Amino acid sequence: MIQWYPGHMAKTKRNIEKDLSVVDMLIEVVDARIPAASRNPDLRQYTNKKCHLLLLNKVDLADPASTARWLAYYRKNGYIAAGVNSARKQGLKELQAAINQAAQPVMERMKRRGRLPRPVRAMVVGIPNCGKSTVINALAPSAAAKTGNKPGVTRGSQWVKTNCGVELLDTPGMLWPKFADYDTAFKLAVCGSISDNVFPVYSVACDLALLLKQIAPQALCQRYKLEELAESGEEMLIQIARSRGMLGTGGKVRDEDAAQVLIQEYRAGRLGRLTLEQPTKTTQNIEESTDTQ
Ligand SMILES: Nc1nc2c(ncn2[C@@H]2O[C@H](COP(=O)(O)OP(=O)(O)OP(=O)(O)O)[C@@H](O)[C@H]2O)c(=O)[nH]1
Ligand SMILES: [Mg+2]
Repeated sequence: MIQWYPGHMAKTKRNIEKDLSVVDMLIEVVDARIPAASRNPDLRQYTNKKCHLLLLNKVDLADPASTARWLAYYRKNGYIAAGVNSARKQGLKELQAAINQAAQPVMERMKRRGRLPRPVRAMVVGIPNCGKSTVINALAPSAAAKTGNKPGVTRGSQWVKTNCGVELLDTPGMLWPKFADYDTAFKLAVCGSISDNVFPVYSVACDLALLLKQIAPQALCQRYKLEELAESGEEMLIQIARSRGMLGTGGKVRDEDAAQVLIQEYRAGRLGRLTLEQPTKTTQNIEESTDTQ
């Protein structure tokens, strides 16, 4: 069991709970490369109570067929789900339609009660670095929310108005106290949601090399000009270091540098559009046991 829960995340959780009463719906942003591992189980208690949209962001970094499979999977499980590349503002029409669909029950209730129409209020939640603030900026007339390529950029909640009939509440990224398994924590580290200072980059890179060897060996061979891939993650990092000429004094292979390169290049999409997990029977079971929607 890996334990990780800095104080500011406990505070974020309290603030989210406080703000729930003033919002109509939640937009749960996840990373399209890890659409299950990047869902915070602690958010389920809120998403089950409120209108909810599950938004797969960074689809430009994920395999398109896998994204289609995940969207179909979540929709089959009763979710309103959409995919976007918010950095390039792609998929925004679909996103707006999905927001309207998710907010419809609240808006209809307001109408029945004779209330005057007003913008939908949506709280944008999710793990650190999944792109919540970038999604908000994509919908806003100007970049109102601070973004950055590391976890923990947004420090406090902030309302942002848009031109599309929605007001969005940006929130700081939130993780949960105990990761059920190493696999989840590892994927969160690979996609940059856990700070590199906390999770040892070298071991994450070893496991990433092993995973990529399974799901996309060609991508590794092509990117690092390797004819065949070694058995272990450690050996693959040595192969990458040699191929890239990463040698220190006395010709020592700098496999630690290769670890950094592999992680950075995967994150930036240089190895191609690679989704790290697929919907399976196991994810199906998790949905059924924890969701009441
Ligand atoms: N390629 C790609 N990058 C994206 C996308 N959306 C966001 N990013 C990048 O991901 C990084 C994190 O984005 P943010 O919007 O700051 O993420 P956040 O979820 O608000 O992060 P915290 O505030 O730290 O919780 C930034 O470098 C963004 O440019 C996307 O759709 N595609
Ligand atoms: Mg942010």
